Amino acid sequence: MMFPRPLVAAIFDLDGVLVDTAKAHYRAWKRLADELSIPFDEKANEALKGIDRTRSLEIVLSAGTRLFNPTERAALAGRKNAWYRAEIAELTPADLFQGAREVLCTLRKAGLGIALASASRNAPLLLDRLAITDIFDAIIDPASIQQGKPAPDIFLAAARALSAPPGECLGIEDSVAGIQAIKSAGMAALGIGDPAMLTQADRTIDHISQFRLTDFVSPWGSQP
Ligand code: B16
Ligand code: MG
Repeated sequence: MMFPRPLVAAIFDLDGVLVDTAKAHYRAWKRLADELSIPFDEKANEALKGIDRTRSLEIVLSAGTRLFNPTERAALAGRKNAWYRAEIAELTPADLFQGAREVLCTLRKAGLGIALASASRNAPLLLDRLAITDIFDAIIDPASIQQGKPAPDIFLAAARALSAPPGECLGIEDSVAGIQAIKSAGMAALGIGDPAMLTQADRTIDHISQFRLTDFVSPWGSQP
C-alpha cells in the first residue's frame, strides 16, 4: 500500500464524507423515480454517487422506457434539486459527521493544504450551513471542470489550487467514481465505506471519525 511521502495536502469529497447528504440525494432521486414509475433502490443509487446531476438523471431514466426531451430533462433535474435543497436548507453545524471538524482542524494544524473536490453545485451552500467554508484553502467549482468523476480533473484542479504535487496528496471519497478519479490523478485514496465496494482505495475506513493522520504519514515523512 503506497501513501504519499511527505503528505502535503488532503482533498475531500463532501457528500457522504463530511456530511450525511448522500442519503438526501438518494431520497430525492427515489422520489423522482417513484413518480415516474422507474425502478430505483439504494443499490442503483451507488452508481450516482460522485456523478453530476445531469448524468445522474440520465442513469436514473435509463432504467425506464419513457424518453424525455432536453427541456423535460432540465425540469426533472430541477425538481430533484429543489427537493434536495429543501432538505439541506434545514442543516446546521451539528449535522457535520461526528469527528469531521476535528479531522479538518488536525490537518490544518499539521500544516497540510485542505481542498474540497465535490461534484455538487450545492457544495458552497452546504459548507455554509455546516459553517466550515473557512477551513478550506481551496474549493473547486465543479462547473469549471471539463470532465466529472471518475475523470481525475477535479482532484488535479484541487492539487493545482494548493500548489501540491498530486503524488503528495491524499484524496478522501465515499464513491466508486471518486476513488477512481483520485487514483487516476496519481494520488493516494482513502475510501469511506465498504471496502468490497471501494476496491481501488488504498485504505478504507467506515467513518471519517476513524481518520488518523499518523496512518498516512510514513516514518520518512515530515509530519508528526
Ligand atoms: P448536485 P460529492 C456529488 O457530491 C454527489 O455524490 C452526487 O450524488 C450528486 O449527484 C452530485 O454531487 C451533484 O450534486 O446535484 O448537488 O450538484 O459526493 O462529489 O460531494
Ligand atoms: Mg460523495
